[in-house]
Amino acid sequence: MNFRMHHNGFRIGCRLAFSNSLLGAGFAVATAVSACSGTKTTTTDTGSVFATGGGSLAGGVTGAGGAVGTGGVTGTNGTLSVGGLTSTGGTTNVGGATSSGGSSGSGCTGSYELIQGNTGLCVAKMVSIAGPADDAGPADYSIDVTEVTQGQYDAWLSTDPEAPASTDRNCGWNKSYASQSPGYMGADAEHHPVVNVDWCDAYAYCEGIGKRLCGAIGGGAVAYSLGFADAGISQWYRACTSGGTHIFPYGDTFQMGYCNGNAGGALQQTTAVGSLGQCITSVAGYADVHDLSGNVSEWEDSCNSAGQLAFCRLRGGSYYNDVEGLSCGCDNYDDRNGVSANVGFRCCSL
Ligand SMILES: [Ca+2]
Repeated sequence: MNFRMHHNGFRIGCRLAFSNSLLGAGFAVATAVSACSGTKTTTTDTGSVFATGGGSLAGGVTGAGGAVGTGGVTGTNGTLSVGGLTSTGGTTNVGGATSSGGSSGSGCTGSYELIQGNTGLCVAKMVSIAGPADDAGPADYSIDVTEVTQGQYDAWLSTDPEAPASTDRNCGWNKSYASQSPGYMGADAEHHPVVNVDWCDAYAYCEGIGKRLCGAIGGGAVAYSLGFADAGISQWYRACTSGGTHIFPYGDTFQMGYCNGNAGGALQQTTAVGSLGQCITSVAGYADVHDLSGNVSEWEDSCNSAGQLAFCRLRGGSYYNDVEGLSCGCDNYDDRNGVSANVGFRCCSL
């Protein structure tokens, strides 16, 4: 397996968008446990974590995943938790008989995904977010309700998308969109977020299915120097903070265990998207967006320059981050060509 490991790992650099007092006394911003970034995890690491934790972890995931996977539905069968998703299951086994299994042949079996009409690909569902009232332009937009999954990404890859032109000022260096090493490979892997993709992969995927990598409200990239904590500028941040009103997707107070972060009984691994029922926005107008905090950090269309070594913003923290890193306003980033086992992305609309 040929994959690049980014040599620098994540850079430290979480500036908070809110005063420390809002975090409460328990959250020391500068301590190691609350660092907004960490040493890059490798796929080898995550693999071993899963292997050892497999039994019970998988159980937890699947359990909650019942919700996600529609698994319960398609499944009707314990076996589907793994196979059905890959969906060979659908047709081969139980498929014919159980029927609903048959239709899952596309692998589009999750509660948070659907078959896109124009491409026929399985993609993440979206919700509409109202833009700033004072914005004169087309401020309303939609955002994926989950991170892009391995299954969704692979489906797009199977269409053999063309690599960027060598003259592309940002991504001309990128010759392949393939994830550069496997992410989670256990049960329900198809519904885990795609990881080990660089910014250009993320950008191309969203564009390829007629969406765009989440960026500025009204269109284009978020100016790197401006937008990491402005709900009137960043699509991602606006959704995560419910219009600038919350520090975390679910509220202002950190809740251990709500999202897949590195705290108390942490999975230390990705989980199926949307499988943590409390890791969700709920304010009217911003509701039902999952995993904006944790699971995987998400690329944003916000880079400080052209080329593969530009810094591009990462959002929301991952299973590797603690309190501070899991807040909506954490300012983290990596090189445009960086790949990591805890970095993925989601798409937005204009
Ligand atoms: Ca996330």
